[in-house]
Amino acid sequence: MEKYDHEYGADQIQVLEGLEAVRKRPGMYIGSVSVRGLHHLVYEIVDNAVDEALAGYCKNIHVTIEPGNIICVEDDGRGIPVDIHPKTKISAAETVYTVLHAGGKFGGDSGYKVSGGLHGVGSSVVNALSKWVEVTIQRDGGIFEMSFERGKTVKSLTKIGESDKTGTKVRFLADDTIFETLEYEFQVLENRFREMAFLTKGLRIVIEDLREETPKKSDFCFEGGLISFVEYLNKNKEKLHKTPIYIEKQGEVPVEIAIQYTSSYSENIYTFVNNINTIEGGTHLEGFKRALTKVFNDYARNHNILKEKDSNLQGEDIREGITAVVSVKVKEPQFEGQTKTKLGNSEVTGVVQSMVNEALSTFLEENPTVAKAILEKCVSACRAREAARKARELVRRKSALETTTLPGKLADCSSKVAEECEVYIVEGDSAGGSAKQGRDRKFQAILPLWGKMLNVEKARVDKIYGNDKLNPVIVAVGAGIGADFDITKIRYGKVIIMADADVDGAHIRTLLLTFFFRYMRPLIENGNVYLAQPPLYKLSKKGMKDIYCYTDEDMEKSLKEIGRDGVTIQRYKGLGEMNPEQLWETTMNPETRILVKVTMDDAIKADEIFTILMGDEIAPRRQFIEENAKYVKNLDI
Ligand code: 28F
Repeated sequence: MEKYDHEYGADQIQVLEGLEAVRKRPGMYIGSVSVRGLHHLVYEIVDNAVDEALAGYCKNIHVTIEPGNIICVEDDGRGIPVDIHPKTKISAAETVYTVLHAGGKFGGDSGYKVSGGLHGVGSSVVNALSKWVEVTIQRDGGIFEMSFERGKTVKSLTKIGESDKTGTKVRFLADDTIFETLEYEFQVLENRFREMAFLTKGLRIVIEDLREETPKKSDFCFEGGLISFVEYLNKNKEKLHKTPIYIEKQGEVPVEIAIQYTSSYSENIYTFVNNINTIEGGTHLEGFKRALTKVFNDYARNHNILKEKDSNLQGEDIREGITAVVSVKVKEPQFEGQTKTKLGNSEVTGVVQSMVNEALSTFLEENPTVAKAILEKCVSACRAREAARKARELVRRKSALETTTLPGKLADCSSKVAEECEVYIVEGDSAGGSAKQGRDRKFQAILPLWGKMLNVEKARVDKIYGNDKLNPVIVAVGAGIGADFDITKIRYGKVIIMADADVDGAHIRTLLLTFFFRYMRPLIENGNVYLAQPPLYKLSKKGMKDIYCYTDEDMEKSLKEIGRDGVTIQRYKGLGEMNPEQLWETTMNPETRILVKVTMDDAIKADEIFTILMGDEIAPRRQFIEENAKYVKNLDI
């Protein structure tokens, strides 16, 4: 890239100091410098193009991952303005790329910026954290170009040709001295852009990956918007009504909602504010839930589905099997919560509530068959909840009679400080025995499970309380389940699933993860769930300490180092083959073990996987297993 001498005015020096701050503390602006933060750079640039689409001027966005992890984003909007700012004497485009929060300063009152990544910091931050950035703008009859290195202008905006088209193209290479990795994950970006395309009806987003010999490409454009989104979420589920219910209202706070009920028992409501996934919910979700509860209860009363003597249906009854997407646009969103993904603006509750009240009750009156199908399901959910309450009380009463409330099979630890305690959920009695003997009893508890585990995907909450496999897990974790789950009550900081590295082990692991995902989701979100990684092989050689290998590659590497002569290779078929000392050394000793934290970057993906793996439909399950055969055994949601 050509370098240019550049004279900085007083303002410009200020500017550079601003971007230096971003380079010094990148985490403050993009969350982290891990692969997650890296992806944020792409979102920031694409968000700008989406804003142009929301303003009504851009129809197509093209994202390319080029070889060498260069990102190229192109849109067909109006092009970033190129006129010179009278005060700074710098083009608007260059200002956007070199002044921190320039977008906000320009657009604050005009309300230009509507979408925006989690941190909403924009182009200048991407510029500061990139080795280089190249921007090409077509506008006002010309083609203009500018470029930067590590946030510093190396070429101010220059006209390089004529054009009658309009649009903006940005290419950049993230700075490898800042990010831990530059390897973008196609699937992560693809998911995000699919979501954005759903949220912006009619916008086309194409993503291409040219890094490998066989390029990948996805092309998203949904004329149905949120309706298409809900249909996509429900694609492997049995629907209670054919088309999603759709409600939309423009105004001070635009609201768009799509709802479709399925025969499943889970509740899947995804909420967005300015295209940002509000994982922790907030006031918009609150308004939606309140309206839903009221409208269905009113309808049930008016149509004599609930008799006078019956008590009201509760919110959770009405949300069983629901899939919904709620999308609102808020001018000045306040984000709260642990991960700043909870909408705080209190005025939004009422807006969403009253519009859902009105639109949904009209819909139900006009579509009595749909109303009836949904309410039948709500009523049976209500009965199941009553049965579950009785089951729970039975469990409580029973345990009140016994001296200890904890399950008999649980070998508890002596410490009572939850943060330092761990519980290993172990498959099989023999492995459980070794684990009990091998553990450090101060902080490690062992809960052995055996026999066939309940598939929660096909059971309701009343079956779960009474279940002899799951109940010990619930009582041991100590925080309840479902709507009653209270993360502050957990008895262990780490809940570790320890199962064999074979098909049966994978099965039990998936069943337990499904259970945690459906009934103790905060436990996963909070990072308390782990998978133990028992070794696959032991290499022994005379005069040498045994080497444990956790993967095939691991073993190949070790064999290269120590040579193959005189080495005995033992393949572990199950945890039960290890004696207590070996189990401690390889799988339980915090100093030497490998634990995989179960993370949930993408609840939509996780729901899809569990529906496929554990649900009723067989065809998608077969397809999933064929496509992901090598991943299934190490399923990480
Ligand atoms: C590949 C990434 O960044 N596209 C963009 C525009 C269009 C305008 C704009 C952007 C308003 C005044 C600050 C054009 N004409 N794609 C993009 N397209 N920014 S970013 O305006 C920027 C703010 O200066 C634009 C009229 N109004 C706005």
